[in-house]
Amino acid sequence: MKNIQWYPGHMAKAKREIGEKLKVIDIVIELVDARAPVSSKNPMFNEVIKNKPRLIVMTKKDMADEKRVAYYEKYYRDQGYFVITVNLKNFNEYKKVIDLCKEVLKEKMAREAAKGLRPRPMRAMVIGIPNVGKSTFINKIAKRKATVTGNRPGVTKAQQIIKVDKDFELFDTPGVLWPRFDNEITARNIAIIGSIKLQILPLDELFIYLMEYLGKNYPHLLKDRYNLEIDFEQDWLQRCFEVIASTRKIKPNRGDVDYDRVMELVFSEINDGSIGKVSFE
Ligand SMILES: Nc1nc2c(ncn2[C@@H]2O[C@H](COP(=O)(O)OP(=O)(O)OP(=O)(O)O)[C@@H](O)[C@H]2O)c(=O)[nH]1
Ligand SMILES: [Mg+2]
Repeated sequence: MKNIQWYPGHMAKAKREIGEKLKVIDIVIELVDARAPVSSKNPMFNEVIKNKPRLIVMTKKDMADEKRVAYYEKYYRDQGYFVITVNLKNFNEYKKVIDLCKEVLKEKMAREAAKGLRPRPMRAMVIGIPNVGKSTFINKIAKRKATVTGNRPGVTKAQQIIKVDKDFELFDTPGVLWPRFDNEITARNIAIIGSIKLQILPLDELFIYLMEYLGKNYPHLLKDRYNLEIDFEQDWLQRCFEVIASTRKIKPNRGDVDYDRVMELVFSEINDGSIGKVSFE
């Protein structure tokens, strides 16, 4: 995992364009994945955003471990961020988001009005690493399909302005990673939550890590979903493959367990929530 890199040209460009657009932005809404709220927060944004007001929205609450979510809400609040945790599949908090933005910007807007400037919409820029739900978030707030979404990283490729109403505009931006992951755990977490293109990942290495992690931290979820109990004795990994293939009826490939299909199944079930609520940090 050490040498994983995924920083294609459109991300470098997107980062540059975020910096350029910032002048006209009132507030930055930074989305992180509630299952890995630290790993999924791009450290590079700090250089770009500097001192714009910043709201953290932790997404995918429905798939995250509630205790860990509560811990990280406090963790970020203690650092001075405004924090809201949401499930975008069933998003009822959009009014909360808009109200919070208005509240944060109240003074700035009042100052402009006092100077006699024409009333104008608040402008919020939505940023984050790939696949954390930026476009979904914007569509929910705008109450229409204004921008394209998809359960894979790198769907949005260019900035787009979405007018919510006369008082509020949102900027959608492409997911941005950073050129090198110094921390191997960060790289693994980002990979598992679906923010790195699958095709460039060492799936078997990632699978071993995931199984170890789930076996140690969420054994009941493995039991419920796959009837799998990991004992970490010799050959435990082979047994994982066999048991998952058998409970989920994955046909053998030339007489052997179809390892690739088992891994693909588990990765997709981690990210569609069927395994249950799992946090990675
Ligand atoms: N279960 C669940 N799924 C979510 C949530 N938020 C987003 N998703 C899903 O995550 C996937 C990615 O959403 P997008 O809105 O395309 O993500 P993005 O951040 O715009 O991604 P890029 O454009 O690739 O950077 C989609 O399949 C969404 O349905 C959530 O709160 N819960
Ligand atoms: Mg997008």
